[in-house]
Amino acid sequence: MSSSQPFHLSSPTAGGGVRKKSRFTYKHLQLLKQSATNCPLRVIALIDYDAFYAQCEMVRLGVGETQPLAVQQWQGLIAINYPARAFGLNRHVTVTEAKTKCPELVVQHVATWREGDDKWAYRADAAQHIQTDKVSLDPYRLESRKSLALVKEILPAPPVQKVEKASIDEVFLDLSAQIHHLLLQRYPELQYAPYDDPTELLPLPPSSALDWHADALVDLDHVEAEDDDPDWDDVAMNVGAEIVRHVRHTIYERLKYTCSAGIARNKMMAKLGAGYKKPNQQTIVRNRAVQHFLSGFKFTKIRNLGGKLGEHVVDTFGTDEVTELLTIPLEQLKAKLGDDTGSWLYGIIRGEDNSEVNSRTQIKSMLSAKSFRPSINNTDQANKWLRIFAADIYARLVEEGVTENKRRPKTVTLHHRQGGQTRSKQLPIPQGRKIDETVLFELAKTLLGQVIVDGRAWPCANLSLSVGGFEDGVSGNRGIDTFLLKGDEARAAMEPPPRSNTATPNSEDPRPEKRRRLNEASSIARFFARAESSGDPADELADDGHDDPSEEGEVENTQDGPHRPRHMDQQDITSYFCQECQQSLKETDRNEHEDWHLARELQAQEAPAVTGPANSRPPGHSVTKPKRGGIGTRGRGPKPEKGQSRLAFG
Ligand code: DCP
Ligand code: CA
Repeated sequence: MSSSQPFHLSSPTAGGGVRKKSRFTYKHLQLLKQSATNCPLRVIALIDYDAFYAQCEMVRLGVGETQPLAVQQWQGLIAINYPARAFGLNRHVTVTEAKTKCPELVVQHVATWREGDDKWAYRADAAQHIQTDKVSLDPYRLESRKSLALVKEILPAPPVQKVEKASIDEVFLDLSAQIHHLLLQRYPELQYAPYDDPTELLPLPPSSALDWHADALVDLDHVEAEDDDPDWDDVAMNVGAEIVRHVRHTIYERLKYTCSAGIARNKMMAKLGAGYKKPNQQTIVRNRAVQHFLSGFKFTKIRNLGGKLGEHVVDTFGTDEVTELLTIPLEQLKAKLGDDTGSWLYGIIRGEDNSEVNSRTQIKSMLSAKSFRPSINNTDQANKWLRIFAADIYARLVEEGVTENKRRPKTVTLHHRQGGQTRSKQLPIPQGRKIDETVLFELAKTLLGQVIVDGRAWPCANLSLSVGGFEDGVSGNRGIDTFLLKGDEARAAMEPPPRSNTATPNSEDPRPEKRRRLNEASSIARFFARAESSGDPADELADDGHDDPSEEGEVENTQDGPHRPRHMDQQDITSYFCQECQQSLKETDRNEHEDWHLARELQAQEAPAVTGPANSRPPGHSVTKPKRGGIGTRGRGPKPEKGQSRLAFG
């Protein structure tokens, strides 16, 4: 594209008339520079790695690009590369079925921690060691970080760069500010903004057709015609496509991973676009194509509408079609769904989503867990696992910059399950003291000691250790001061805070993020009072890995009795009601189901805290849902969420 092309002063409009100016103003251009979420020229991309774990294994093992490969976890397959998908393989087939359908399939089991070992490893016999091994997703986390770092390296530095990790293999980019820069560079005419009137319309862009290379272009809405001259939103999208193509190309060059991408005016549309054509393709949803594109979807496929909210809307209006919902007036949506939800839905089915790409997101907690079948029966056995948890969490803390004092968790929590009852114990991590595996292990043992003192510790069906309450840096706080203290002062500073060694929900909430989310979501909580803590796992297109609904009903608590997390209360013998899913489930499925919730917590730890605007999700429906499967899938409770498959024993 060259800036030497003249601006056309007149061009046909969609209606066949003559248009002399752009629909956009200098003000809009200014908003683009600021990456404003309400800018009509905004360009957002979602990059989603193809068959991510499978690609990680292909690169690690050095297998050829056409070699079918699947990643195994215990008896299930959790990632299947595209050559293997050509044989009809998917996550639902067993390892045996997969090998029958595709005899040349390479099956690689995920890495595991083994009881007694202090490092995860790839083991040929992992699948047979479900009782003594614990899955490690570290290899994929590492690759995920590596590629995120690369994306950040490719793009201009912040604040122009706005990158949000959405899950282990998805990243949102707000390309607006960068595109603004490129537009002004390529079309210097745009630089001459009027002094007095920012609402003045921009000149039209050159009328030459935009080159979309091999990108998948979603068809335009019916009232639009391809031969209409593009306006600046199309040009911006085209520049965005060029940036994303370059990013994807570089990722492939440097890391040998292919990914797909969606490019559109907001996160929701970018997400839908990314899934449109896979693998190794990018799809552009121009503004003029939004309505047409959306009409092809059931609204239950839209982010945040796959779960309870979507079901409720289907029940209320008797349809799951976007096109039918479009005919319902705003007032009626509000009357039936409440003002907030009604307005949100009205906008979302019209492709409106002003949620921000939030680059400040960070991990809020880390959890390491294991289910035991059969249950474990003594402290020695438990301690072996606590040591693994401590090592696992510590390794991740190191990557999070704990050793350089970049970030530091404040609390450590042990969850212990016996039968249907889970108890949690929590301790503050002593400030001003280096956190290492030993510190974490000692704290974990202390917490286990507290569970044992309370009685009913054995047999134990599940143990997990988590750290949370992350704080940025330590400069100015006691942490760093301590290094400068000597003698008694230093010793005093190293003491744990002189309060009870178990936190209560009222003393210190170790999860400020959660509190904020709950507040943000309070409006929907009213509407959604019945399903307030619902974790609907059926949203195929959920992309925000942050709002784990399993956390919403959870009380950070160290006592049994009235403060026990609601969803873990003992229920009757033949069936029980999972408060998180708001579903009655068979008692026989209970363990597996609860494991699944734990697995989701594991996934949540991959996800950053939410600091986006309240409209980044449907009001009060601040949830993350697994991308695939749903409650009752194959009659075995929900399927595991991406990032972790079920922990159950096969
Ligand atoms: N994952 C998992 N269990 C699931 C779903 C996903 O362990 N039920 C893991 C393995 C995937 C990774 O998360 O490789 C990313 O999940 P995606 O849903 O993005 O799936 P893929 O990347 O494997 O495939 P696609 O090419 O469809 O994105
Ligand atoms: Ca993927």
